[in-house]
Amino acid sequence: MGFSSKVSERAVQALDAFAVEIPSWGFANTGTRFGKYVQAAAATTIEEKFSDAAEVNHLTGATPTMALHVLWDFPNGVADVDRVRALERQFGIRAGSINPNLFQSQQYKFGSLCNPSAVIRDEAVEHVLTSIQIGVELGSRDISMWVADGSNYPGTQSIRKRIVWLEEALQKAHAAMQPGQRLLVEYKPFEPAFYHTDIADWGMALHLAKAAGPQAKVLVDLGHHYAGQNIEQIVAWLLHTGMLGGFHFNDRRYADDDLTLGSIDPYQVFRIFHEIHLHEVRAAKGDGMELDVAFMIDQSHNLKDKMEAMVQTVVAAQELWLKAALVDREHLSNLQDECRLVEAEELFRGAFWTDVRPLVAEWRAARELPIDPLAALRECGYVERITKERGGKQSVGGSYA
Ligand code: PSV
Ligand code: MN
Repeated sequence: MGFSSKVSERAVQALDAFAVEIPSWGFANTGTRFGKYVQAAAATTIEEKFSDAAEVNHLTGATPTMALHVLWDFPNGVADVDRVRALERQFGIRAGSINPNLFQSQQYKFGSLCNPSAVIRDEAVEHVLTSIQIGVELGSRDISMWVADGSNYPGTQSIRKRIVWLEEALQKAHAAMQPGQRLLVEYKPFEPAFYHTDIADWGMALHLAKAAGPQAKVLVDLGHHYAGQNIEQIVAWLLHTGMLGGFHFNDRRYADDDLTLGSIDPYQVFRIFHEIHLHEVRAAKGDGMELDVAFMIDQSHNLKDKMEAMVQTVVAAQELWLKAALVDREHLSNLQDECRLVEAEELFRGAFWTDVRPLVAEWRAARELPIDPLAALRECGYVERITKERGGKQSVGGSYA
């Protein structure tokens, strides 16, 4: 099928505007809670993570930044900033969101920001402040806050006290931020805690972000919802209230297990992107709130090859983003107003079922990018090279060590 020049133009605009951040931990060894499967090509150093990220950007042209996890990527805290700056220059990849790690140290067994011990709560806040300082020094805008806190058994913790401790901690973090920085509050309904998690859903995250201050927003991780949850509705509400800070892209079938974006339910990702495109149009007209939504991937694969999985994810994101950009929003809005249900649904579904791959290929050719990034990855020999180079020194290291 040939595309009209109007469609091609819209495609170019949509793809030019699309960038997604990749996670440093996506290149490192990982596993399930039962064990870890080591891949010879996995990155075990920050240099290797930057190198992998640069290769993904080189192939896709859409991933200029890499999210960093403080404990894994800054073992010496702020002292590691110079090294990361040098790597940014060497590989042409900028440091993206900074992720405090409040879940791995032994003292966090009963919680971090919500630990009943004031001493441990203070240590956790200190770690967040260090993360903010790292962000300041690197010029990173976003601090992505995920707390693993919660409890496993009813009656064993005070849910109410822990709300107050969270409010206090996030206020302290907010007070330490520079203008332009943002605190993104992530929620998750369960895991690692299985009775209650302290920030379980978007309502709690929204409250905490508002209590923290104007630079705090909500972070939606697509894997962090119960089955059947209407995520695009949450997105619409967060956009409406100006409180959507960003996404962690992945997919899930049962619990959060870091599946590839859109691998289980691509229509859901399309519906989410549609809400964002709608909002962008309003923002451009000046009657919507300014849109500033960070797109980040949060996946670490233990079965797929890590480089292939990352490239595949970026390609899937671009295709779904473009499909959603092709919805004729004005026509759809008229059909909705006239309650012409079947026509509205068919228009919406029609955009989803459009094969946009030729359009993305056209865009890639115009931008001098490989037309098929996955094939290009296989042909360029990068994975073979790192497998050889890194294989010998592989241990069960890296993230989640
Ligand atoms: C937790 O499941 C999470 O989604 C948080 O964003 C963490 O920072 C990330 O995964 C990596 O473990
Ligand atoms: Mn996440």
